Amino acid sequence: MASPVSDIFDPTQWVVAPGSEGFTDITYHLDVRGQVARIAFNRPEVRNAFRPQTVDELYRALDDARQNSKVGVVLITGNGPSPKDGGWAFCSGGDQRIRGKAGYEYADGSTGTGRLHILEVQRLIRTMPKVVIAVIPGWAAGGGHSLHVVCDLSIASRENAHFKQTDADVGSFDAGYGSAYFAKQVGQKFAREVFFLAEEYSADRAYEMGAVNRVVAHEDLETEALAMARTIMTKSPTAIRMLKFAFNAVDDGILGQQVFAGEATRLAYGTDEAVEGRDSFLQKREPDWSPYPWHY
Ligand code: S0N
Repeated sequence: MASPVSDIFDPTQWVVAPGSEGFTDITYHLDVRGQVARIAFNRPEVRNAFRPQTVDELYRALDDARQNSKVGVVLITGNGPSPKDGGWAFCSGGDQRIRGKAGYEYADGSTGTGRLHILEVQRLIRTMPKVVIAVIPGWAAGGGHSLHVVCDLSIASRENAHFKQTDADVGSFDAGYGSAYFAKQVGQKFAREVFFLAEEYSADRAYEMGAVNRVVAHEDLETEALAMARTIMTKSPTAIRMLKFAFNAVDDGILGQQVFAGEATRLAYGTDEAVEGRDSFLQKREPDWSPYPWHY
C-alpha cells in the first residue's frame, strides 16, 4: 500500500522524529530501534529541488541526528514519486525559480539577501561523526549530485536513479566537494566529462565509474539501505568515526586534522594519564607521569 511519505517507505520500520512535525520541505524519521535517521527531501513535484527553507530544515535534522548519541547512521533520500508525472528524484539541486543574484531567496523575502547554505550542509555531513548514506531513488542532478558525492556511501535504484551534473547548463558551479572531491572518487577524466558534457548517466554507469557503492532493485532500495545501516551499527562507534575522519583528513586540510584530532582528544580524556593531568592541576600539585610509558 502506498505510504504518504514515499512509495518505497516502510512505515513499520520508522517513527516520526520528535520536533520534526512542523517541517514542510523534508521528512525526518528515526528507525524503530532509534539508531538510524532517515531524512528525505519532500518536494517531489520539483524533483526534490531545494529552496532556503529546505536547506534550513535539512541542516536542523542533520544536526539533531548528529547530537543524538544513539544514532550512528543517517540516510538522506528523496520522497516520491512526483504526484504530477510519477518521476522519482533524490534531489535536483537549487530551486532555479527562486535563484537571485546573490543566491537562493526565501519565499517571503525575509532575509533581504540570497543564501548558498547548502555548502554548510555539505560541511556538516563531512564533519559529523556518523556515517551518512545517500539513498538515491531517482534523479541526482546539480547540487543534488554534489550532495550524494559528499555522503560517505551511495546506494541507487537500478531502474530510476539517474545522474547528471547540470551546473554548467544553468550557470552555477560547485567548485568544492561537488567537483574536486568527485574527481578524487572517479578520477579526473570521468569527473571532467560529467561536468563539461552534463550528460545523463544510469545507476549502472555510475557504479562502473566508482560513483556509487551499490545498485539495487527500486522496490528494495530503502530495505537495502536500512540493512546497510544496521550492519554499520554492529561495528565499534569509535572505530567507525576515527575511520571516517581518517578518510576525510587527507582532503580536508587543517580542518580535517582538527576534526580527527578532536576525536583523538576525546579518546585521550578517557585515559588515566589525562585524568592525572587534570587532577594535578585541580589539586595544585605537580603531575606524576611515572606510571605512563613513552611507547615505542
Ligand atoms: C533533474 C532533471 C534532469 C529531471 O528531468 P525530468 O525528469 O525531465 O523532469 P522535469 O520535467 O525537468 O522536471 C519536473 C518538474 O520539476 C521542476 N524542476 C526540476 N528541477 C528543478 C530545479 N532544480 N529547480 C526548480 N524546478 C525544478 C521542473 O521545472 C518541472 O516542473 P514543471 O512540471 O512545473 O515544468 C531536470 O529537471 C533538471 O535538469 N533540473 C534542473 C537541475 C539543475 O540544473 N539544478 C540546479 C544546479 N545548480 C545547483 O544545484 C546549485 C547548487 C548550489 O546551491 C550551489 C552549490 C555550490 C556552489 C554554488 C551553488 C549555487 O547556488 O550556485
